Amino acid sequence: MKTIYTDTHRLQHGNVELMDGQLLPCFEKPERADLIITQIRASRLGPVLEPDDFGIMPLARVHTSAYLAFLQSAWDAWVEEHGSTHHALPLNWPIRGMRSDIEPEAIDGKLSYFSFDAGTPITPGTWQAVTGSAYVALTAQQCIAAGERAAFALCRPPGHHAAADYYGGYCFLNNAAIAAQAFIDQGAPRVAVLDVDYHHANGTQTIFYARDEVLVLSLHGDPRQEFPYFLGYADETGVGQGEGFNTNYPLPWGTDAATWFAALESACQRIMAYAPDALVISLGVDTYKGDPISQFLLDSADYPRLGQRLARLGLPTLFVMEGGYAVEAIGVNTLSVLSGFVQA
Ligand code: SP5
Ligand code: ZN
Repeated sequence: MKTIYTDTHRLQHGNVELMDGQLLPCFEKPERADLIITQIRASRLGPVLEPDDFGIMPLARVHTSAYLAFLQSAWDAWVEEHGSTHHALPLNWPIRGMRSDIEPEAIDGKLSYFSFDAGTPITPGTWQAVTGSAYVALTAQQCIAAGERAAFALCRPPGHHAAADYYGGYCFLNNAAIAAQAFIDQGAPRVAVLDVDYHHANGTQTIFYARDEVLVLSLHGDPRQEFPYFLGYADETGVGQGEGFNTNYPLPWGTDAATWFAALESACQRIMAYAPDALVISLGVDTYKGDPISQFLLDSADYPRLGQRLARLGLPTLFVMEGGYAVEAIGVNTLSVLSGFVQA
């Protein structure tokens, strides 16, 4: 299996995020991808290739032009207002009864308008890092389109929390959605996106919510207890043409491997019934019991098993990296999923 990777991810290196009432060092840090690529290079998984440049078009198939223009210009606008000493974080958001339909002129207002949390700093290198990450996903998608069984997009920053016109949850461009849309645009009638990250795929769900040609499934911490709190409930099943083509599997804090794999089995049954032309896996390993911000109990031995189960679906499969914050285990656990898939 080929891995697509670029060092450009290091340009996203936020100083702090707001968490538990403190400004803490960012959990989503360059070391994450560095440790994964180190494991892959030391393994026999396959070659590591650089991404191609795809320009703005495939990004604009998923994201609005106003949002892309904002992301591209946000750092410069921030520096003009505040200087470059601190990275850009939003401070307030519109809530019920306030105007959420106006993009303000001031950079602080724009940050609020296009975001949903205070954990996702915009830095000098954010635009370059996030476009590089999307190109990693698109290059891996091209491998599958060219006939390969599977490919690994080692994306960083991650993407699944980003919607058509907002960022948050460490995500700016929805790499998995951009790749899924590329399959559709190249003529695939149906694509499934299965998100096994610990957190709900709120961005991916929202992007494809009214459409039946992309089935979205997400296993995640129950939003009654867990971030992002305001999406990911079981009764979110799609709308209009998309009704029946979104499935959420919210699971409680403390979910162990037995319960988690039972939900995975349900998702796999739904995928088989849908019979997609390609499968995109949003691969987070923050389900690991040692993850510092998550509450599931998967063990390292469970990750090969995940890869094996996905392989049994028998579909062209694109793995897109999402979360995972236990850096001592992130490389091993990620490689285990991919090795399990290849060896199945
Ligand atoms: C891609 C991805 O995995 N994004 C995750 C974003 C999570 N953001 C904050 C979650 C805060 C949950 N509370 C953690 C408490 C730790 N003491
Ligand atoms: Zn996550």
